Amino acid sequence: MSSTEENPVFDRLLIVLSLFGVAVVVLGIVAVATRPAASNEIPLGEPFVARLSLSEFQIGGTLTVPAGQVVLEASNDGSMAHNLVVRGGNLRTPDFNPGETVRLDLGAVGAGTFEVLCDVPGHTEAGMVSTITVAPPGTEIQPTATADTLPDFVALDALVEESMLAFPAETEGRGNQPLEPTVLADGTLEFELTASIEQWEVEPGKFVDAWTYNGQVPGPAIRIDVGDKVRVILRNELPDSTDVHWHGVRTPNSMDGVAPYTQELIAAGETFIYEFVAERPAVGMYHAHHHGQRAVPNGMFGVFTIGDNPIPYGRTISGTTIPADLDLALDIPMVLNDAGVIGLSLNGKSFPATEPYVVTEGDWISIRYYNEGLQSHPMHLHQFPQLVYAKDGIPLDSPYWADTINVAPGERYSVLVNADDPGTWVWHCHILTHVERDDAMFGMVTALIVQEA
Ligand SMILES: [Cu+2]
Repeated sequence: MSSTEENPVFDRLLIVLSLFGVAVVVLGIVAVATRPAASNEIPLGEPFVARLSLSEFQIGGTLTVPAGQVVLEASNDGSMAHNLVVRGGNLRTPDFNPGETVRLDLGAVGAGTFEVLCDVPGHTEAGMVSTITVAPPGTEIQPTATADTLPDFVALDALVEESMLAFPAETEGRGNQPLEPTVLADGTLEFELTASIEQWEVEPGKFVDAWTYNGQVPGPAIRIDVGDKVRVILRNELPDSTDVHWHGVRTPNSMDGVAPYTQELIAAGETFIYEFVAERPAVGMYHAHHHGQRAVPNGMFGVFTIGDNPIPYGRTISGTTIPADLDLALDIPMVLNDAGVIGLSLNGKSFPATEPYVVTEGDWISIRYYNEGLQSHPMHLHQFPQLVYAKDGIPLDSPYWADTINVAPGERYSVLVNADDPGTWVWHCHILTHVERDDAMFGMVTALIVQEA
């Protein structure tokens, strides 16, 4: 839908407004004085205030309002600038910053529905669009608390605690499952990917229409060695055309997956075969390039690894020596996302459905962070410093320790952790609105659970 499209609710609104004006003139104060107001009738001058909360990337809050005078009061509870626009009308706020609240006076609205959205580029597509229902007269609607009313902190504490104790929660589906190739006669490794929209349980009970490879978010993990010849058959069962870009992987230009420059779009129902030789090690990703702003946040991404982790065995970095005979207890791919139908998530799951990682005191683990989202995420692991030993798969001459690793969209960081202290250590993005709401912990949080040796 384009923003210039006519909006029947607002046409009706104008008629309602005109008729209402005539009625007021004709009946004067007699009508007001003689007729007791029904429970939800909002007299002129006392608009219904619907509080909306804008964040990355959703618009929530009071999505049902009564017919009559309505004001939208939008607070920016996110971490970047947003705006509020009524689709199909001229009503909009300017961009406003995190922590700010703005009002948008709709005037009188008639029963029906209309859409509100944020039109900062990419934000509507990422999920910042909601439908507001205007209930017919006679419907009971609870106005939400005003900005100067403190929330019920005791009740919220209970809800937050409940959400935290629900971890780890079981959900259907698991991403990053290793994809086994068929080995062809000449040794070529043949992988099969099918792109399709499938139901995906992001958090307990919340199923979304995810855009997937092989029904998984992240898509299946592909791992090969330097020198391998690879052939990936991509079947497109999406309603949209697609292509696949091998992010951080050296390929011939014709295999780079950017239609229409390097190939034709793979239309819905069609198949395309990617073929190349793995020339260099890679901590890569594969994802849709065409309509990436829609397809990728909605789930079309996976990890693509060539060769082994370039761990700096035996080296001493800032006084800590990495064992020469180090054996990894876990090698964790952690794919970050923050938009589309998947939303704020680690490996396609939102807390409390994120995966806990269980190790034994003294274990070493490697983590590869991949950011397939639209924002940077500073990933903080409690207690244990993380040794950054490769950036975008390229081994660092000077690895460094840090307890918070900021991962921008498209980036990959390979880190090493020595889990030398027992306990349940939370591990999360440190943009706090990416992990907490007033009533829950959610989104980009998991835990490293270190058991006593
Ligand atoms: Cu974040």
